[in-house]
Amino acid sequence: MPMPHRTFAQLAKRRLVGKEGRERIREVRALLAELPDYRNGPYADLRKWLMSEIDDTRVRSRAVHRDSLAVRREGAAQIALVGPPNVGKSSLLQALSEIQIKTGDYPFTTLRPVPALTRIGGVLLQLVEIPGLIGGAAEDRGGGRALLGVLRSADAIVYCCRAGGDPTELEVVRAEIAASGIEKPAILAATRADEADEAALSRLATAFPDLDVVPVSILDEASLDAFREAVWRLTGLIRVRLQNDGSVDPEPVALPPGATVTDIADWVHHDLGATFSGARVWGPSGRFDGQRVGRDHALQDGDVVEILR
Ligand SMILES: Nc1nc2c(ncn2[C@@H]2O[C@H](COP(=O)(O)OP(=O)(O)O)[C@@H](O)[C@H]2O)c(=O)[nH]1
Ligand SMILES: [Mg+2]
Repeated sequence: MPMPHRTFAQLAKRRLVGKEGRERIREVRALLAELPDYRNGPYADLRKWLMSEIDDTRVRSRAVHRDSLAVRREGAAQIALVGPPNVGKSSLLQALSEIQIKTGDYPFTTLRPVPALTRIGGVLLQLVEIPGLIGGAAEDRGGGRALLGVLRSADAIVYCCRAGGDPTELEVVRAEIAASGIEKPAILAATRADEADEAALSRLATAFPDLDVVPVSILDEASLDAFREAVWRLTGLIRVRLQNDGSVDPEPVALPPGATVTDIADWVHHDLGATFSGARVWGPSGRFDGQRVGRDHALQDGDVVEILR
């Protein structure tokens, strides 16, 4: 028996995450080979979608050369790492990256935005290192305008400053971002924290009173975990898991705050979103386990939901 088409669609999307170019096309071909060979219905639609993925991937591969700064969004949110050179942005990206970036492909003196996927609480988020923002960037100094353009489309910003470093370096960068009218939820990563003491950290907190300071060192796993948590809170997203025939999907779905049962049904499949009759919930948003709720019930972080057809 072939796997249900919705399961296949979810699996396919997961297998394509983080893949681009030739690698993505190879995966699409493998998926096409596994797809039941029906001429009509949902499997035929899936086939059509996968075929169009091949074309779209080819178009994107060509476009990369024309607009070298563009970063394709992936994952539930896009978070930019911004700060002066040498504070450890690339190292942090590397330490948190789900798919190991080969150092050969990835010079530590980065000139372009570098994306990486990280998994936080089971959800993939995209981190993007923005290198080389300097004083005058808002007036396009150092190619600043294109870099700021990448920042403009991000959901949130992690400012990076060496825990023991001089805050003015980051202040210069922040001024350019403010001058460009970019306002995003933000935190301050006090990087290379293993090299600094408490006094240095409180100097940073004083210099940036409007930002939460999160000390982090790539040499300290516990600090990386705390950093992941801080990044997750920064996105404002909620994690909801689906239950089906009594078993809970281990991989949560990330939804915007205030998302309803209809939003997650829609995420599973548009048809389901249009036709389902209600749901049962377990977790923070329910008054008791397995509570029957309507289409407009608002979900909360940590909920488990069973969609009733
Ligand atoms: N001690 C220590 N050194 C770090 C840490 N993170 C990065 N570094 C070092 O700092 C230097 C600059 O790091 P890099 O990631 O290239 O900084 P970027 O220019 O901001 O991307 C490198 O020599 C790294 O090995 C850290 O957490 N602790
Ligand atoms: Mg770098």
